[in-house]
Amino acid sequence: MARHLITSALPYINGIKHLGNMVGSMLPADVYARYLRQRGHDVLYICATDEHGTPAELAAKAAGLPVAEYCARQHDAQKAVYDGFDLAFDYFGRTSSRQNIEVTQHIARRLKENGFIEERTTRQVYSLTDGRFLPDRYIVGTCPYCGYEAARGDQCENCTRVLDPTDLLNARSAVSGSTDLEVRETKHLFLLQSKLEREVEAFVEATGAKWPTLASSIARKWLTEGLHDRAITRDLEWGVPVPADAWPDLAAEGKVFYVWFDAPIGYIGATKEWSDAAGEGEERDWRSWWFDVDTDVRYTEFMAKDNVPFHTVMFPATLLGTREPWKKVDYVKAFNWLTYYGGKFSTSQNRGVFTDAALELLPADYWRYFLMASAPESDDASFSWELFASVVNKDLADTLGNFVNRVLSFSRKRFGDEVPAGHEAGEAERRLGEEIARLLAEYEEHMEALQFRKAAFALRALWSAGNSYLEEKAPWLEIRTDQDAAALTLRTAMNLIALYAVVSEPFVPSTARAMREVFGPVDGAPALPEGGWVGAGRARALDAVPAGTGFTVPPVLFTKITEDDLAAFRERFGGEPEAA
Ligand code: B3M
Ligand code: ZN
Repeated sequence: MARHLITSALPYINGIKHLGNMVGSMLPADVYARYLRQRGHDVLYICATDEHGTPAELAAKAAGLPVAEYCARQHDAQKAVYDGFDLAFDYFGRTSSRQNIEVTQHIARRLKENGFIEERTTRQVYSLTDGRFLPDRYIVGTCPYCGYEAARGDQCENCTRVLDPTDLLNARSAVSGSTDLEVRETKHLFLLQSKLEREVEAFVEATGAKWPTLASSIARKWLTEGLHDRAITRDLEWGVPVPADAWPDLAAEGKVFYVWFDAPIGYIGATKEWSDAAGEGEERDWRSWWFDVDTDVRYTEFMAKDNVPFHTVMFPATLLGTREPWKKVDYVKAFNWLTYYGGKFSTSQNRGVFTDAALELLPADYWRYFLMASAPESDDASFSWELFASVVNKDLADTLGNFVNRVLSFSRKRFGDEVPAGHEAGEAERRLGEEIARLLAEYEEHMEALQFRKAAFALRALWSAGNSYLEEKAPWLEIRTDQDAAALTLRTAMNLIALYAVVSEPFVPSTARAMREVFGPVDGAPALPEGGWVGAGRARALDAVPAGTGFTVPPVLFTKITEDDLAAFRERFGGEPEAA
């Protein structure tokens, strides 16, 4: 048994996320957490809404709400969708929590004491028309490197260079479009990443060697380009205030920390929220997950590739600079993009499928399985309604759902409400046992390696093995000549259902529950049988449900997506590939 700390990138507060966000962070983290819990590990899966920064302020303004109110509502709205997706967080917190403010300010003070934060006078763009300093993202102009005309003040989307707003040519306000801008002097705090570069490099060398290439190559690329000192404060109303005891001037001016400074610290803040939310007599100790626990805890982070630099470079630099023993990431699971018909899912252009709309169409398990089986791990993956329908119809409805209903209905019809006994297991069952043992080992190997697509294929192969066995034995023919032969086949198939109920749970939790309930009411999450599934080269699982066990036949587990459904989905969401 090991202790596993799991976090998924914190969804930004402004708006409901799309399926691409889901498959690149929260969903795989949940699948992994469920898998580890089944195996008896001590797991803590923490997530939160990322609530600070300009986009939150502007979205609140657009909604006509005070920003605190806006964030509180959006937090609840996102939480409701994640509950709908069956994401079993241990805690879903908020970066605007009191706890996160405390931790962020603490870390900032330590960085100052150790000489890693410096106050510098900067020249910043002030918009006379808007009456405010403009944060980097709200200045657009022409990139001095590649000439792209819509470069943002923090980064050029075209050549990906990190920019300073004052680098832009023909700068204008993204808020009002005004070019009535001037540069004024103001003070900001800088994180002296250059001083920490060596240490971050050593960290990435040591830990990053075991990360998937996608994560380690991005980290290395950033390190090769050199770590620059970064301004970590902003002129905004909404954010973690700069603490007055440490920087009285800046605090008096109302400066707050930059959202990317407090967001990763939010993992710790949300763990503290979890700790503080402990019920009577319950022990929750956030420190035991984050502080001075280097080798006792294994920490895995899930995120899309654009978040990798912040997690592999900036967050470790922040923690290293405290000179306190904060837990740092052991494994970074990064994802490529899920595209919509080869184009971008776009929140701003409302293209693609959003998580709330997805749940209006079909239950979570349809999406969970499809997304994980198509996870953009080695490359980008493309969503299309056609692909979605074919995976749902073939894998879920035909291979899993139909197997379960066919076996149970047939057995009830011929043998009543209890698992029939029949002959002793024979040659076909021995072969099935070997096949199942092999596939379970494959499934576990991929899950241990966080290779979710491959794990989903192994899971599907386990479901298929049941179908092949059933076809081979054909109990509907056996029953004509040998009742006991048919009974053996059905009993074995029912044992497979019990096995699927556990193995499939990380991917399709509510279907898994329905399968467990076939054999009686269940309580709590499923766990592996004592001693594991496989013993002496054979799946012990095939004997777990003895003859005489009562069972019920559940309603159809998955309904097929019809041509009419498909047409309606395409119509509603805009199916045809954009000429990209
Ligand atoms: N909120 C991801 C995003 O909105 C960002 C992740 C923070 S993780 C600490 O793109
Ligand atoms: Zn450029």
